[in-house]
Amino acid sequence: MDAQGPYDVVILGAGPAGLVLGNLLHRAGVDCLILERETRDRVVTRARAGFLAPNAVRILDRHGLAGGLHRAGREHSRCEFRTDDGRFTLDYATLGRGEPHTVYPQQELVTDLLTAYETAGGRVRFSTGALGVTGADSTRPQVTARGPDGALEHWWPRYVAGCDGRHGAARRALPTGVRRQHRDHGVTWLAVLAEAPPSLDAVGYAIGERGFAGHMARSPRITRYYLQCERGTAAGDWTADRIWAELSVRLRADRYGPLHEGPIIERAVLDLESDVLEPLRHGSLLLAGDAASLISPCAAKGANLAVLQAELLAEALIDDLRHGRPGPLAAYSERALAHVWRAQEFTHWMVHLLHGTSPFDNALRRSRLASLRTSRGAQDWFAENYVGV
Ligand code: RFL
Repeated sequence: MDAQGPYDVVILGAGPAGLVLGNLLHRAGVDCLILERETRDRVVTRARAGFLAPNAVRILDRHGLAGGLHRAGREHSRCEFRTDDGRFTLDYATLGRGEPHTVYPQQELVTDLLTAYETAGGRVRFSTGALGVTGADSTRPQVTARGPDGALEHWWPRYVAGCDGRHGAARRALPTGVRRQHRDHGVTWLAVLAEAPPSLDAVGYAIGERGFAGHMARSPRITRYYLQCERGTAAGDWTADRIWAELSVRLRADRYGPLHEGPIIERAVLDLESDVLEPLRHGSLLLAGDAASLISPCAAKGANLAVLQAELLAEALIDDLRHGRPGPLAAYSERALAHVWRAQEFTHWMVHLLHGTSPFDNALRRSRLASLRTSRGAQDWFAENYVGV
């Protein structure tokens, strides 16, 4: 077992937020330790996001963490809307700020970040789930965790960085009275990964009376699909045949060409929700990534926000711990929340573009789509927000 400190920073969670933070702190000579509840195998194979915004790529580049994504990631710059009024495509790299996404599966990014961290001598304990954080209002907070052998472990760092997602221990440790701004969008998706090549060379958004269907490339042989479904649906009720039949109808395969089908390798039900915790600092406990704010995956912002917040937090902690400048850490919450709310605002707009729950909503949606199809101003606004965090 590692010596139990005192570490400058204990980071909860080895997702994109925790690993970017760990890399930056470790390089700057800040003594840190990452505690991760899952096994290493689970962490490096968990498929989630795939679309990296140009700003996230620039951040990773700035710190020499983008080698893998430049080698294996692919530029992506088209999205196609399929509606009852026909289809149209936006080449968003020619609109707005003129920037594309990079498609690079999150598990590959996590693998790269973990390799870079460990190669540089960074410490991470897998199968070690934090149970609680106490004393956040002091300068020696305590993290209690259950280690791989089931024994309780305690850590007393100077700061705790809660990067352990929406169900982690950091959120549970927040004092009562913290503002949690929450929105249940009332929409449920079946998220599916198919071992099949992408069916179109664009992100596909199919909008219609049967509900939304989405298509997003992940790699030349893996594609993510989404199907809006009834709240309370069980993933197991969706057989592969039922999924492909429903996707074909909603994506209007009869008009625009058949889908490339293959085995369904993962299916999960997601209720679309958003929330933001304010502030993101509670004494010695700081939040970043999904632990700080949850965002529905409609506009692919979550992993990008996690990278951005991790850089902001790393710089602030380095200033505080290495240079004795506490100002940036005091400003961290406000700076990070400005980005969070901007991403939430656009994502909220996307939720309403893709789903309608009443005839009035549907009429608004149709009008929004018409603007997007015909107005260069609307297209530029869309492109800027779509690739931006
Ligand atoms: P993560 O990735 O959830 O990592 C948190 C880590 O903390 C660990 N953990 C604990 N460790 C110790 N003690 C505890 N008590 C712990 N509890 C949890 C977990 O095991 C995990 O390793 O959070 P992070 O780093 O904040 O990163 C956030 C992103 O993962 C998330 O926002 C994105 O995946 C969201 N998202 C997408 N984001 C994008 O930017 N682009 C996309 O294309 C995109 N597609 C998606 C998505 C999320 C999806 N799901 C599953 C909700 C597609 C889907 C289907």
